[in-house]
Amino acid sequence: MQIHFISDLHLSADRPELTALFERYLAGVAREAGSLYILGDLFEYWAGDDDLDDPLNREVAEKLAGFSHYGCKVYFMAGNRDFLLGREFAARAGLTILPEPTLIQLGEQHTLLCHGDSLCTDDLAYQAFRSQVRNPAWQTQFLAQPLAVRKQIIAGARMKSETAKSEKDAAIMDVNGNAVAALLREHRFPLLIHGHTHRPAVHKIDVDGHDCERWVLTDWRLEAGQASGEVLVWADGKLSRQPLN
Ligand code: LP5
Ligand code: MN
Repeated sequence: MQIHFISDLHLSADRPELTALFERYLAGVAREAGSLYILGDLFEYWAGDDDLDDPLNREVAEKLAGFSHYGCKVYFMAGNRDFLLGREFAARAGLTILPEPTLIQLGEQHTLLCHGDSLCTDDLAYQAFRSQVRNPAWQTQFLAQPLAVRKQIIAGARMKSETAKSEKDAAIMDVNGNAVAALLREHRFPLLIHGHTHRPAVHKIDVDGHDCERWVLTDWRLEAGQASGEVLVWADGKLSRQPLN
């Protein structure tokens, strides 16, 4: 049975082509998978599980629920856009929410999964923002506000984030090598799979004399009306990238 990894789809109502691509994937290539790991940023943003009446959110939950009925186990790990996705969505979509990071086995290979944003430790402004919004007390207070107010706040945060990103050096928005090494050391030198940076690559790294690999997933995107994405597939004992369009 194959194991699939995807991340950074950034599904939103204004890019229906991406949702259509995701649905084609679920109805096609994904049927080969026994497990599907969604490593964050499935949605462009998630304002709370009380937004399940939104047509896009409902549709994605229904398609995932239908898909898991074919016997594939679906896992979700929070991204920096959809960390408020909770138990209600999980139940509706038939998926399991994983803590970050999570260690799994790919055959003999210990493999660590994370979204990737926690490794971008040079981006101090982002890490400060992250500490604030990942705080459970902050989240309780945020979720207590009306949905429409939360969406306004998110729109403001997204604008500020875009401005901030345009002023940042590209290098500080990538992972920090020491943070990666520390994580791999802590988990006894596994293979690492993550998304977030939108910089797909396989990095071969030496950590304390151990040969480690860091696989970075591709984001899904819409260019000139054309949706494209990618799934990382573990099959026959190895990983390979399969383009989707
Ligand atoms: O996602 P991406 O790749 O575009 O950018 C990230 C970092 N930005 C973010 C912010 C999100 O994109 C905004 C939407 C989140 C929705 C979550 C819902 C609930 C939370 C509500 C929050 C109030 O994650 C970006 C990184 C980049 O990755 C690369 O790693 O650089 O970080 C920033 O740009 C953060 C800024 O540097 C500092 C914070 C600005 C936002 C402050 C908002 C305060 C509240 C606004 C009220 C109007
Ligand atoms: Mn992300």
